[in-house]
Amino acid sequence: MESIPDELRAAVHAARHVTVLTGAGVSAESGLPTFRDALTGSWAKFDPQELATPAAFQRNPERVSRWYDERRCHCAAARPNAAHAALAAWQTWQERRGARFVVLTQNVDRLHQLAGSRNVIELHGSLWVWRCLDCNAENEEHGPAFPIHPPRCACGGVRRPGVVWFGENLPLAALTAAQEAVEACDLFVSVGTSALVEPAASFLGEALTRGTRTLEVNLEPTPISSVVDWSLRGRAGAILPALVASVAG
Ligand code: BV8
Ligand code: ZN
Repeated sequence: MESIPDELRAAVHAARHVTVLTGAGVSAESGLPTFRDALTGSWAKFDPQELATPAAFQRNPERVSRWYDERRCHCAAARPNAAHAALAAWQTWQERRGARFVVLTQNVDRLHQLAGSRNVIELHGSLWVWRCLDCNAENEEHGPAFPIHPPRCACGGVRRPGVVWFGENLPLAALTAAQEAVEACDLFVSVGTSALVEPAASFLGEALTRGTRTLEVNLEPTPISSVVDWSLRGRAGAILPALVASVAG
């Protein structure tokens, strides 16, 4: 694993407001496939963007509902990993010294919250929430796989996953809170994301234009690897705990 540069350690220690953008790579070590690897087995013949769109649900609600329900049930068996725990510990350390720490997640698995992170901003919704197309009722579903697909609402309406599909706007409250967290931070951290999906991918550019210090932790190089101040290559579950321990003890 890459060592932690002293200058980065100093920047983490000095940061009064840290904003972290996480992607599927943070949950990979909890056994959840990343979005680009999400389609295995019977789903291998599909492109995620063919399934994660309103048109896909319109075309084949049963297929799309099954895919999301399978992912929901897979998530139910998953536990936060050392990367999630390190981010929760980093937040506690920041808040104990009167500084701020905000997690913006593209993930829909809620493992950050399970690990103890507070005030997590869910940019792309959650697998646990299902919304009625007729009456808009939203319910969290933590039970076994749905008996029918797509599931029905008490009002008889069809229910869809409470996630943000490609071509759909992000929830305004989440987007507004995320923009504020990006503008206010003095250290922006991108972890486990291919940095391709908009508008989340643009947060880094926003931070750079403000002269904010920027760190990337990712298994592979991404389009931002060459523009951030520090780009640490490796597993989030190894690098984040080492970084937090080296600063917060
Ligand atoms: C929107 C929920 C307005 C569903 C998801 C420019 C501006 C605005 C929009 C666009 C634009 N250009 C294109 C668009 C449209 C589109 C978009 O961005 N397309 C991309 C493909 C170019 N954006 C949208 O549609 C967004 N809406 O902008 O509204 C609008 C409206 C109409 C028309 C135009 C604009 C909505 C985007 C949200 C889509 N929903 N998720 C679901 O989960 O099924 S996105 C989904 O894919 C995930 O949530 C995730 O965010 C994304 C995948 O990204 P990652 O999380 O990064 O995962 P990935 O697998 O890609 O990468 C994982 C990384 O981890 C890898 O780099 C890997 O190396 C690394 N890794 C792996 N293991 C580890 C690791 N790193 C560290 N440790 C490890 N152990
Ligand atoms: Zn309903």
